[in-house]
Amino acid sequence: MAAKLPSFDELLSKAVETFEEAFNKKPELAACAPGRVNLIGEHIDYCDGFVLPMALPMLTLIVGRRNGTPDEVNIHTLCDGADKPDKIQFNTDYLVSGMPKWANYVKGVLSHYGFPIPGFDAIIVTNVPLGGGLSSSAALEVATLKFLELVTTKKHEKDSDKALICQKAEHTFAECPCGIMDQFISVMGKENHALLIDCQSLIAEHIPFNASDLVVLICNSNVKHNLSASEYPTRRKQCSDALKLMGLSSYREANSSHLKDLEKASADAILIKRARHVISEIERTQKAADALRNCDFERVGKLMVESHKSLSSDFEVSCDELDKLVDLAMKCKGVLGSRMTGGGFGGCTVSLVKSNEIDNVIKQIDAGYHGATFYVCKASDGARDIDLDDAPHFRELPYKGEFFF
Ligand code: GAF
Repeated sequence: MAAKLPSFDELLSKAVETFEEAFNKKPELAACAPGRVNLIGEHIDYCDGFVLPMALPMLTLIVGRRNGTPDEVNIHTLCDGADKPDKIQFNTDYLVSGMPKWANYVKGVLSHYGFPIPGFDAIIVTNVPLGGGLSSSAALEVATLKFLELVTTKKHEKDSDKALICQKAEHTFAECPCGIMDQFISVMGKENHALLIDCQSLIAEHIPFNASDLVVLICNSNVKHNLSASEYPTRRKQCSDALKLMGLSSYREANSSHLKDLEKASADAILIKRARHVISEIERTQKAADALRNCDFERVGKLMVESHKSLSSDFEVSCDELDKLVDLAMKCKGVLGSRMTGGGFGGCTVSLVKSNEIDNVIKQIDAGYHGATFYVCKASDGARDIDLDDAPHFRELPYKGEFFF
């Protein structure tokens, strides 16, 4: 199935229109933040590793205005593609998690923002596929943070602080012990660049990623196995248990001889496999970043395939559907590499594909896997303000073509 998502202009118009209907006023403030796809470096952001994601052209967008109250917040969202908005009202001096679940990401960011927040009204819209492993949660958190910068006129200067606030929101209000990758790339994404994030130092480097003859193909398996929520914390614990057994304080000190020691000590086979994935994936990601710097895309592709094997057999976060999508992709002419991306147990694969073969590749995968959705993307910008008064600027912000089928 070829995905047809609303364009930026459609999204913004819908948000403005819905705001005017709901609040009988024009919105004055607007901000947006993107989803992401991770090229390589999976399940190692919480192990002091390196990750190499890029921001997507799919965005979550918030429009609104201060409402003159000291603390009352009214938010409506059309996030589920519903015709009628889902609505919440709460006060900034009483922020607790609950239902609906989407509101927890927003409340969490408000709670950890660190500056006084006056009352406001807002509409949230998105074209990031929800629950598809493309980081719709981080897009919502980071869009909220960008919107709060406008509402409060106070901002945190460092990008890493912004990402950390959003991560804390997810830990405390959504009870997901995620790493830092998704929030970081949503804040810092840059058009035509991937972002190498050192998750130990939180130093990041934009690496040019703009070959005219290559595209990034995302295939959404459209399955999400229930395991994902419970297995994520389990993987984190297994990684930290293995680290302790190796007598180390960080995976950055670990190498293959530490693995051998684990084997010699007859450690639990599962812990050995988890450690092997983390240690090898940290190395692969650094090699992939080097290859990207040298525009050696064939090499990047090979490392992506190795990453998938390791995630499937050692880290055990893939599933039949993702393995099948990767196998199908790797059989197609013009595919340099393919792997699962994100947390796993469903969601998406990411493939590097020669532009001139993209139609055939989509056709072949579609023929072999029933019910996938395809997105063809280039690396895009991170979170930003939207100037609602500046009409030409408003029109210049669309997805820059080559985006969806
Ligand atoms: C999810 C998490 F939110 C990230 O922090 C990361 O761990 C990823 O899974 C796996 O690489 O997206």
